[in-house]
Amino acid sequence: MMLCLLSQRKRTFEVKLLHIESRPGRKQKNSGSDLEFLIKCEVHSSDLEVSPMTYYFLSTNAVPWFPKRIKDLDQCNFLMTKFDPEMDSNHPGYSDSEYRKRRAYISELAFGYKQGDPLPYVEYTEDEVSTWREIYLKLRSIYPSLACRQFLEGLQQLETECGYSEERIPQLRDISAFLKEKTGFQLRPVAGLLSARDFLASLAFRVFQCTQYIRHSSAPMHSPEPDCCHELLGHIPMLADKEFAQFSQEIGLASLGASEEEIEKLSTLYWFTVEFGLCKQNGTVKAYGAGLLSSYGELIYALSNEPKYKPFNPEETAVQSYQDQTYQPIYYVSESLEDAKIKIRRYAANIKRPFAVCYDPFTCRVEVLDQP
Ligand code: HBI
Ligand code: NLE
Ligand code: FE
Repeated sequence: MMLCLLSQRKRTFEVKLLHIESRPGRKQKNSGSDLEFLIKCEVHSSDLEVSPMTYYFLSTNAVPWFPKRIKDLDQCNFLMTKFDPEMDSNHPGYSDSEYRKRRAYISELAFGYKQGDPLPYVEYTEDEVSTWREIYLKLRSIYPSLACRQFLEGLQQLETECGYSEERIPQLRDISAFLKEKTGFQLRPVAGLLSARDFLASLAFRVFQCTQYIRHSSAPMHSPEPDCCHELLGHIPMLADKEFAQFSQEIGLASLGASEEEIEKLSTLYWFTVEFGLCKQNGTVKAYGAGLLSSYGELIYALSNEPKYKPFNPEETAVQSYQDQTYQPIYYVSESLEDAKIKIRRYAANIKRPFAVCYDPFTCRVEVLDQP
């Protein structure tokens, strides 16, 4: 019998299944007695990251592995194949071999990165800078009337203290140093869209995974996949806000060891708040979601009278279906950013896990406290 495994670099491997065995699960605290599976298989690959013989031990009720030390984030690198210019024929860069070559080069920088390494420096080409310039200038002109206060303050600081401007694409290195001083957040390079579990886990350590490539020049005003414009313009200004940084870390901590269902709900909540959230400020609706703040097209659309608005409420929002190809048909509006934070905190506190986690900022470790 042959199985297919997807590697973190999106290459498929053939796996020969040598042995499979099921048995009643060892009863763990607060969990049922589902079956456990012991699988033994042989992996054939020239990729040295995969050992030739691997044993996989899976249990249907075990707590999924999660990072405990910041260094463990080196293992949180499961990439999704969605939106990849190599695989998705709808990607605007699919038939542009030069763009694909550039993406492959920048991906390699992220693949080779280990926690603690200096962040890769990318020498951007003139074409890339001109895409950035176009996006920066257009967005900058509408931010004052459409973006929330916290975002505008963060962006202002980035412009005066971190070299943000239409002239050049800021480097992750400089932004990471800036953020570390402001809110303790640091950056880490990533090659593309990460699994929700890995992406959220890094937030628990105040680490934000950032793509470093730029979108294709033919579609500057909206991209379904994250790129450096999305990270640097959408997310970073918000992460310079202390309250928002705290809120982001709490979502991350709530995700550690959570079940697949809970991760799905938490990432949907993340989607409708951190990515596409709206909030009221001085009686007007403003954007605080990064997916809006990095897309000229969607930012204007979201604050027009076309889409549907609903009041933010975590229980309902967490199960709202969404699509990630184009503009959202529905946005959730919270009474204030503070209100969104309090509600998500309350929601996260109710997620059932047979343990509690506590982050130690001195050691950058997550302590796991078993609950009786
Ligand atoms: N991966 N690289 C990257 N950037 C994101 O913004 C991102 C991600 N993976 C998942 C994700 N965002 C969220 O939309 C939630 O699914 C957590
Ligand atoms: N749609 C956003 C943009 O164009 O910048 C990116 C969203 C990533 C989730
Ligand atoms: Fe994002």
